[in-house]
Amino acid sequence: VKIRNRHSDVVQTMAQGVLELKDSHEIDLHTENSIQYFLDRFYMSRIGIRMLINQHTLLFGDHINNNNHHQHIGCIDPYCDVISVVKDAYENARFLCDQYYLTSPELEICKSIDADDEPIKIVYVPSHLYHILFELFKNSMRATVEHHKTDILPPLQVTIVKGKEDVCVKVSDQGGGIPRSLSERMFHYMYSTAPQPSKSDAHTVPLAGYGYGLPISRLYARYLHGDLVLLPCDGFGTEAIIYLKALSNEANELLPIYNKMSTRFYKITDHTIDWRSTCNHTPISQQQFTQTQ
Ligand code: P4A
Repeated sequence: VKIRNRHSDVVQTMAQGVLELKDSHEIDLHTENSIQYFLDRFYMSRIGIRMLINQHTLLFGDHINNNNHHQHIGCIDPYCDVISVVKDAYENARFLCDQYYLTSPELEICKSIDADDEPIKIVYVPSHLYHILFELFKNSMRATVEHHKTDILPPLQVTIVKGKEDVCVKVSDQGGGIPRSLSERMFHYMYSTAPQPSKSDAHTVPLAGYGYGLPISRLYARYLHGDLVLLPCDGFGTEAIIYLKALSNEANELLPIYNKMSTRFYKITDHTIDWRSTCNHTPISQQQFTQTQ
């Protein structure tokens, strides 16, 4: 418990470090890629370590077992009801949205039953799924309210389906979307690090926090061999799809290891030298480099 508490503000501290680096140095593409690679691995390790700590403290702690979670094994729910996590995350994001904008889009559940008309349940860590969905709802709400301003807000739509391999949770909004050139950047630590709201603004809860929501949400999805993708339709809206493994035996832990390949990653300076655009004969890497300057 002490270890967990001691490391509770790691994300904030690392974000502060990225901010200070951005303020003091011109960051080239290679450095940005290395930081992305490092932080993805760093935070993925952290997710794994915290999972172990949580399992240990929940299973061996001396607290009285919480009655609501009687079927849980530590923080794992063998019958995690996806729709109830969706509704929970939506309600809490909506609360923030109402506070901030004085309005919020409705939620429309398009489909949430499997082939046998049963509610979709998976073996999962509900807090991880909640974290991802809460982030997606905040983004969708912000985009929807800011795009439609005082007009009637189109509802957020959620589809939950179970296939042979995957359970897909799709969150669609009509928030105007983003250009495709920006959608990959939404997952970049360097790009999404914004200065923290000042302490004096503490009463106006920001709808989008430190900006690490999406990169870390994608790690939560990938931790158990799932994924998170954004499909923006520029000018219309965005679809976010959470992929989860339908079968628990395929949803084992994915962790980074440190070996020759990982050191090599930092040494390779250009990961796009073997691609170019035909129009101006400039390698893609250099095009991006000149654009960011
Ligand atoms: N359009 N679409 C999205 C955003 C905009 C969007 C957006 C302007 C951009 C930044 C942001 C929040 C929203 C969306 C759903 C998503 C992600 C982005 O899941 O509608 O703050 C970080």
